[in-house]
Amino acid sequence: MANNFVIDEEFIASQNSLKADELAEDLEYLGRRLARRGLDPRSFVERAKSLRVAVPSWGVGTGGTRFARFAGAGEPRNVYEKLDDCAAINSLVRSTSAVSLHIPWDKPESAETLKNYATARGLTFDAMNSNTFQDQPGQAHSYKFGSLSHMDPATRRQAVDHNLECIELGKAIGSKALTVWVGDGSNFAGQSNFRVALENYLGSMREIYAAVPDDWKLFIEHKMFEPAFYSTVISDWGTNYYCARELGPKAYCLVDLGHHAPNVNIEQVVSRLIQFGKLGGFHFNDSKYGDDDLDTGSVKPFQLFLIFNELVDAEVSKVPGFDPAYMLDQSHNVTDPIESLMSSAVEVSRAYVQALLVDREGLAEAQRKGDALLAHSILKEAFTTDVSAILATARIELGGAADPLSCYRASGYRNEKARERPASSVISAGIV
Ligand SMILES: [Mn+2]
Repeated sequence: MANNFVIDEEFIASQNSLKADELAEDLEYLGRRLARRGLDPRSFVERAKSLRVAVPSWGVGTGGTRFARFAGAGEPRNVYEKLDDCAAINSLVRSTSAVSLHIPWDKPESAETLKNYATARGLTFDAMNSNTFQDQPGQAHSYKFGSLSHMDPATRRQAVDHNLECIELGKAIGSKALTVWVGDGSNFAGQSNFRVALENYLGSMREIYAAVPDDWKLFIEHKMFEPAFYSTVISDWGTNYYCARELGPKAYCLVDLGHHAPNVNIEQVVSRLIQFGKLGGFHFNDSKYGDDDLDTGSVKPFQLFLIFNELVDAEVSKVPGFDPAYMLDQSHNVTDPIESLMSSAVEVSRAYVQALLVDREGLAEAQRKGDALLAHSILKEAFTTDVSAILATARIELGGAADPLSCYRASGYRNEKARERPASSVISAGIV
């Protein structure tokens, strides 16, 4: 591909040198603060370097609402250009080397070509995502009234076959998971028989489960509402857990932060799924009202921290089989998607490192003594610690940017892509 602009390492290093003095100062202060608790910032840098969060291919295009989509300049027009943008993100933040594909939006002509293209850019493939919530051209049966839970066996068959196709493609490109989200549900009381719909869904999922390789995971994503507004088949974590347990050990629950009713205690949901051995992973985003798909950590950073507090608690407690997959899933309607995905990846790392700072012995002691305020203060102490210098150091040591946003803007990447990618056609940038 001619004229494929990339943000090269020399440029990143030159930008980093502009911030070197500032960062050294911040790191020294943070080091002194942590030393009071006998903590070494170095160990947190190493932990920050180990964290990975996957980027969704559909996230690099501008999203939209059911009212409008305001396209940005230089948007990727195909899966290869999406991978270029994902590579740009990873070159700056260095924690997003895996990309999650959506089929058929990202269906390649050749799996081998796609895999080679990703490998050349230091990218791998995260979970495959199937799509049975919209009809594709030439499709024999419509999903208007459902897919895996449809009343018509032929429609269910078609939806199952699509998922099997996703697994086959995933095997060819090195993916190790399939995420299934269905929009199945109803819009009127009486439209659907709740029990029949769930039975149909489980019957379909048993077939998909049987095709999932032994070293893969099958993620079930629940969502309270939308596109169905009266009832949804996989509406909540309880239904999700039941299905994952019914299907077997390869099936896990996936928690999308936006897919719960407002004010639901998501950190407790996370804890329950950890305890039951069924936490598969996350779709990170943020929300104010519903499934808003706002940028991760932009509205409720304390909630994100509290979720990571549960995750770190499981990690240090060495809960058997605990190995959740992290991914961003958000819609960028008014920002440059690359900027949003970078800052969201940083927020995930921030929440993780802050959660690592929690004095767990002190917390357990406060809990034993019933000292609610001290317990809370211990969490707040960690949450209010500015760990930016640790995160920046981790990025730099991996070859990334001290300040991803300013480096990205200084690089002129978006303008270059606007030139390289004229004729911006409509791309599929959905929200799942
Ligand atoms: Mn999602």
